Order: sequence, then C-alpha cells, then structure tokens
Amino acid sequence: MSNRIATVERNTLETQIKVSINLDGTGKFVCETGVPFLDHMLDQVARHGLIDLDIKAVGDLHIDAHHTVEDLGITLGQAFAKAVGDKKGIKRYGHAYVPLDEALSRVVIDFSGRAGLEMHVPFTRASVGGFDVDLFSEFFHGFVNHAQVTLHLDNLRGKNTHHQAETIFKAFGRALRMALEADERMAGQMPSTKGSL
Ligand SMILES: [Mn+2]
Repeated sequence: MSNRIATVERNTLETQIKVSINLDGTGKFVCETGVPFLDHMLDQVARHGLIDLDIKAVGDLHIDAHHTVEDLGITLGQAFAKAVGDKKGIKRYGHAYVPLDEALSRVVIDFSGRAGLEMHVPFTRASVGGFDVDLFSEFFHGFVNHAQVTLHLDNLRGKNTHHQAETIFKAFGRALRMALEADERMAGQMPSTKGSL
C-alpha cells in the first residue's frame, strides 16, 4: 500500500473535470466546481476521510448543475479506483454513524469490485442552498459505478435538509477512511477468499 494517489481528467462536451486524490492525505481540500453546496459536501469527505482532494470542474451550469454533479461523481469514482490499487491489506469494509443535531446518518461501504447503491435519504426539502437534492443520487450512482464499490446510504432521521446531506457526506468520508485503512492482521493479503477484488 504505497503511493495511493491518482489524477484523472475527464472531458466531455458538457463538462471538463480534473481530480487529484491522495488516499493517505491529511484532508487538504482545493475545490472549484461552481456548485458551492457540492463543494461544502466534498470538503466533508476530504476532512473526515483524511483524503486530499484537488478538484477543478467546469460544467454547463447555464443549463443546471446536473451534468457537473453526475460527472464529478464519475470522475471521483475513477480516481478512487485508480488510487486504491490492488486492495491488498486494506480493511475493505467501512462504516460510520454521524449525527448533526437532530439528524443522524449511517454509511456502509465495501470495496467489493462491484457497483451497488442503496440510497435511503428522505430529504425534507427539494433543494438546499440552490442545490437540487435529487442530484445527490446522480453523484453517488456515478461514484459507485466507477469506483466499483457497494454503498449503503441511510439517513435514519433528520428534519433539516442541510443536516441530512451533511451527515451523509461526513459519514461517507469516515466510512471511506475505515475501509481504505491498512488492516495490520491482514498483513498485505487480499481481503477476499476469491483472491481478487
Ligand atoms: Mn454545513
């Protein structure tokens, strides 16, 4: 498990995105997407995941944030898949419960090599900070499809939409951190009886 860094550049007619990550970082966050609420959420992933994220996205925001948010999920997923390498010696599974006042979310992740998303987040409002909350599922679908992970996102309770979203992203960061950490007892072995993930 050395040098778990990656840079991915993805350009389409709708978006131009460049993502650099370091899975063994300190939570350093440089981000410019033109979608401030998404920046605030990705900052949580970097901080609580202790993952360095450097993100630059230019998208067709004159239409809406849809393409930018979905393509960021895709590009970030590609960067994780690249940085995580052969997955030998990692914990593979990660989970976290995160509260924020009245809100409580649970996120469970498996670096399974298969894409899967279960998202159960009953947002109490359709938008927050000018951000359409239905775009979060676009982001996470893009992410799991390209990171090849199984991801369960549950907002267990919450009234404030900002809190619901923020607890999901904080728990996502924490769960990533746990799953990607070295498992000392695994001693560099593949965390699967299949022999590969
Ligand atoms: Mn906040």
